[in-house]
Amino acid sequence: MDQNELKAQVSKEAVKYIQDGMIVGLGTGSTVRYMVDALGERVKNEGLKIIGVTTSNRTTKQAESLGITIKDIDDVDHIDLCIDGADEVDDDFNGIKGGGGALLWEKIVNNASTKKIWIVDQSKLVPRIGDFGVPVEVIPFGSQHVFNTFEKKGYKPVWRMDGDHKYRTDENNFIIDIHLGQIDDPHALAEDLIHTVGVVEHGLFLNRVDDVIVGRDNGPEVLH
Ligand code: ABF
Repeated sequence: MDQNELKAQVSKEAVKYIQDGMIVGLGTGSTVRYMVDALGERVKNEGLKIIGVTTSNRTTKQAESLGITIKDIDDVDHIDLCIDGADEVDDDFNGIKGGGGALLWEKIVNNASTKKIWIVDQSKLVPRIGDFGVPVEVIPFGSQHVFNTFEKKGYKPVWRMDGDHKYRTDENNFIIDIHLGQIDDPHALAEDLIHTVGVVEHGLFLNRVDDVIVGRDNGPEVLH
């Protein structure tokens, strides 16, 4: 199976977890795009009644176009289940997210969710995270100083670009991708990043997932 078939496969498996009446966190990324399509099919064909809370404007647009009811996260008191993608997942369920630029809203929705599921194709599974750069969301004011600090620390920072301009997140912040290679102590790095003045959030998702559904040629594999 090619990567898109694997994404579609895990997406179909994930929507089986969604039950009538649930408040569901809807992630961001190309795999989640398949999942939202599959969810839209269930809403249309089965009359499934759910409320979606999204992690990006683009997921909101897609979900609403499919007739999925969307509410703002501050208009619900909890989220039953969050289904999201990931850029890398290691054997300890440490993940890197944010390749799609939505890490801040993703982590906020993740934090408010009772059950968290990631849907990935098998290329995302790694023995140790870090080869995929860690996205760091920073407010624009003083962001060059944050960049310089990362450079001095040897984090090999790169501005996330959108054409000739710095990429802007849905919160209108910048993203600096840092490249440390395989990370020996993700928790220590997470602590360092979140305590760097000007940093809003980072893409290290540690102890933040319950099940990872992996696309396989012989069928989806659910890792707990
Ligand atoms: C999202 O899923 C992002 O955090 C991450 O970048 C993306 C993975 O994207 P894809 O499914 O397109 O590989 O949650």
